Amino acid sequence: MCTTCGCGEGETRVAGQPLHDQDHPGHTHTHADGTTHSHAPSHGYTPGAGRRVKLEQDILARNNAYAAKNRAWLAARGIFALNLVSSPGSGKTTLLVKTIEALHAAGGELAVAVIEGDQQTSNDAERIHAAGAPAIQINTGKGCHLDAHMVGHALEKLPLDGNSVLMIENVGNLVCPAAFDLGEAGKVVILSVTEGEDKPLKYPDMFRAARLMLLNKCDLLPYLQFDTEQAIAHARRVNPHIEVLQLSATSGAGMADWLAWIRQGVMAAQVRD
Ligand SMILES: Nc1nc2c(ncn2[C@@H]2O[C@H](COP(=O)(O)OP(=O)(O)OP(=O)(O)O)[C@@H](O)[C@H]2O)c(=O)[nH]1
Ligand SMILES: [Mg+2]
Ligand SMILES: [Zn+2]
Ligand SMILES: [Zn+2]
Repeated sequence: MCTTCGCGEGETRVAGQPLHDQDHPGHTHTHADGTTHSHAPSHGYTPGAGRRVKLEQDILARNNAYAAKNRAWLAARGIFALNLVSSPGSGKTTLLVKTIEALHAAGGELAVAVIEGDQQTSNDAERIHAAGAPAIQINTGKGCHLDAHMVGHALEKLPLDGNSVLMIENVGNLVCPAAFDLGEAGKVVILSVTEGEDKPLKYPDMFRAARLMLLNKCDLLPYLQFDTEQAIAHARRVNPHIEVLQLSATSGAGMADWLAWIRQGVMAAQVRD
């Protein structure tokens, strides 16, 4: 259940398989790492306001516990994980495909794997496979965001090299994914220039939660009335520390800076022996 819009989590699938708890909420099960946990029933009644606040706190606390587990698992392997968030269609998958292709062209020294999140279809995971990287699709059904529990199960299925990069493409939604830590090193918010420079002010939680803002589709700037400086100022008003890169996934402009940013993160995350 989403704490923000109240949608259900009931139809989640990881790589086409139903998530174990969806049909029988309340049961206890064991994860691949041997830990056991139970899922409290989350459907079938409408709580009052006080109850709802408590329920939201419980959902986020449970999510944070899974996120901490994912973060420790990733850190032990030196995997630099990014959580890509945006409104639908900002260019997340296009950017991932171009990133994978560029890393392969650079000699493939940096392995990349992808977790794809959408409500329905495995289109995006297929696009990633076609680009030559391993990918697991999570379908959230009615759910509007990925959570750390789903991502933990996707990690069990994904072939991941040590000292590599993991990209998690979240469900296209500028609201709910802001609240859910997946265990990533950082959230990257992608704002395409066709969306308007006011989005950081309208959806401040997301821009506050992000470490980096990518301004995408810059190739379209000559045809639009988009004030780049104002968009950056708006993002910095809600998050003075946010880093900003401008690029075009389709033309390739700015990609070198994005790749350098990723490599820097991978270096920082590396496990040295
Ligand atoms: N002109 C231009 N179009 C782009 C760019 N990046 C992506 N697009 C186009 O934007 C559309 C959406 O791209 P996707 O990569 O599917 O976007 P997404 O964010 O993954 O979409 P969802 O997963 O549905 O949220 C496609 O038609 C892309 O070709 C860009 O840099 N410039
Ligand atoms: Mg996509
Ligand atoms: Zn929601
Ligand atoms: Zn589980």
